[in-house]
Amino acid sequence: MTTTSLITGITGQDGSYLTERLLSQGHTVHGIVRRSSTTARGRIDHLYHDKNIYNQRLFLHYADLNDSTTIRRILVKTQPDHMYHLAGQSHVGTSFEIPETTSQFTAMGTLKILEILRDLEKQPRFLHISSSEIFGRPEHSPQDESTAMRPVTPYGVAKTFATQMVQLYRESFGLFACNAICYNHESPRRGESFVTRKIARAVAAIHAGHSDKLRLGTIDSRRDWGYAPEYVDAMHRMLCQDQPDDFIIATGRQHSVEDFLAFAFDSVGLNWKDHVEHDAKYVRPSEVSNLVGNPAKAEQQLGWTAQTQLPELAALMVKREIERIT
Ligand code: GDR
Repeated sequence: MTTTSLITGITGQDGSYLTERLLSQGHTVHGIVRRSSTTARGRIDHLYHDKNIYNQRLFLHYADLNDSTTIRRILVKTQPDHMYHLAGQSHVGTSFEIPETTSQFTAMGTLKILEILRDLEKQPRFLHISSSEIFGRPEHSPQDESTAMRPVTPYGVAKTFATQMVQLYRESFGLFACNAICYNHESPRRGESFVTRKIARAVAAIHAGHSDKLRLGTIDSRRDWGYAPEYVDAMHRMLCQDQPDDFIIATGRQHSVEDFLAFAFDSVGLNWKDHVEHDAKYVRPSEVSNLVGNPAKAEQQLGWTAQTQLPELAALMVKREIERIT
């Protein structure tokens, strides 16, 4: 059965992979794009300029997450079967500098959508992209769907609010609403300020002789890193279940930033220790610790497992950056 989906954050890393995936399976996709003088559409430009796709099976609508009236109008007009809510202020470090904006988009933005859905006659199945940041400094590892939320960053607090609201609207108002509790997921389309893409770009620049140093904050931080195109597949599977539910989407393996550095530099025969310098500017006032997900439920119920391992992911991201340079 083909479906019509509405995606907030369609121009982001996950939004672009999800759109490609849905279109390749014959589905119709509507995306919400924030209006600005320079609309950033880079990751879906190839689809936007394809006459057989744009305005045929892919449609873009302009709205801000705060603009409830416009979001409601888009929902009424497009009548989606599925809605993927991926938009928000997604940089954890930045959330310490702009906590109000982060809460406005990530927390209130989600609640506003839930309120609109509650009133609709035809309610789409709804997926909210939640985050491992909700667990903060968890009591146990790996974390699963029943682990207590103990966020330690403004971003984590905002995501916790949104995640719990999704659960509340599911339980109290019967919405088909799910949380994809995603651990870090990366790709060559990752934003440039996230650590894996920053490292991959630096390795390519150093390899090409354009630069020699890379400045980073805390490199003993540990994360559970997967490959983004695989994560959007899990999101789609979640909305195709009989019942709405929350799922941990993770690899189940933990590595440090230092491990990623070694994999990335090794892939072009360089030693990271010759090039990396510490810069206190990138150290956060507070960090999550010991995050690693237990993806057993996703494996059993969605038939989903992460495939790409970190050494492979680091190498493919570096390779893509070298291609971009040349
Ligand atoms: P994260 O990803 O905060 O886990 O959130 P990020 O790549 O920003 O940081 C990972 C770790 O690297 C350390 N670090 C640096 N980080 C950045 N960005 N820049 C640096 O120079 C640097 N040096 C060291 C950080 O301190 C941190 O420990 C991501 C986002 O995608 C969220 O939206 C998502 O919810 C979570 O993953 C799961």
